[in-house]
Amino acid sequence: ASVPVDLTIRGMTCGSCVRTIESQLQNLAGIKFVAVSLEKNRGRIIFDPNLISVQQLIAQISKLGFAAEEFA
Ligand code: 9UX
Repeated sequence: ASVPVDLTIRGMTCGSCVRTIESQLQNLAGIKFVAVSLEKNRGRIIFDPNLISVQQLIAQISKLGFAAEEFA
């Protein structure tokens, strides 16, 4: 089963930032869908929580140089 999460992502300033985050996340096990909006500072990810957690998603984005947190 897959579930969605919405993240606030800070530090993106151009379209290449968006593509970096989308392409890197897509390569991880358990990721079904990724869409990142530069204008909204937002990312929506659909993932299998048996394979990856929200905290792991946030850690991966952090490794790319962007701060992320769950959007509430
Ligand atoms: Mo654009 Mo983003 O030159 O890390 S790629 S700012």
